[in-house]
Amino acid sequence: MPPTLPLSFAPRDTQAMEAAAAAFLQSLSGRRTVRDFAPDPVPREVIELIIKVAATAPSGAHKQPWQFCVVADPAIKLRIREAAEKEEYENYHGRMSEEWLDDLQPFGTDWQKPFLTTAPYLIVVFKKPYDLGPNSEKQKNYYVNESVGIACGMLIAAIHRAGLVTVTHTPSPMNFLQRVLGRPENERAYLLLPVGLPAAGARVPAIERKGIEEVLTWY
Ligand code: IYR
Repeated sequence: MPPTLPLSFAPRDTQAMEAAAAAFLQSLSGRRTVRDFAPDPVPREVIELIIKVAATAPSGAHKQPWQFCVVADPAIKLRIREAAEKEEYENYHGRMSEEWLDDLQPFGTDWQKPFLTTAPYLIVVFKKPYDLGPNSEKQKNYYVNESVGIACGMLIAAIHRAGLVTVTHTPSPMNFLQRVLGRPENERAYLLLPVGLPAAGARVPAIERKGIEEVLTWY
């Protein structure tokens, strides 16, 4: 048998369970994707804490196939913005279908990405399809997209709970991030999250979430 530890678990009665679930729902219901950031600084300690939250995510065979890069350096943020906008310009001027552009209308997005230089931090999440062993040999990871996706969901929840805002940005293609940040060959950019405070007077799209009856099926 592999080594085990006793589970540390604090049981809750029904009332406490409901109250905790409802409180978490109320908090996360208030989360909105924000594209207009204030340049105001945010303590590094807070960023480290939210990344610690993401790193608690479950992963295939506990391989933890992620790397979180935090960019605070304005010169690097500018390089990322320039590279992302170059790709996005192409996306908005021919690479995206009419249907896709139509679907993006409610969000008012375009190829310009000022948040990449305004937000105090850019968290660039990399996935690792494999690890590199001591002799640079490839050691396979499992369910990499699922694992990193779960970690990102937890990261987004932690950002919100810390009182900060973000937008899930996926410049496409985003292999330039590996180059700009000098990441090793086994890392692939997965998601870019600008993090900070909203700009004064920031507005968000007038959209609604699906109702529970639409997204939940009981059997
Ligand atoms: N990557 C582009 C386009 C874009 C695509 C989807 I799907 C969105 O939900 C939002 C934007 C951009 O960042 O503008």
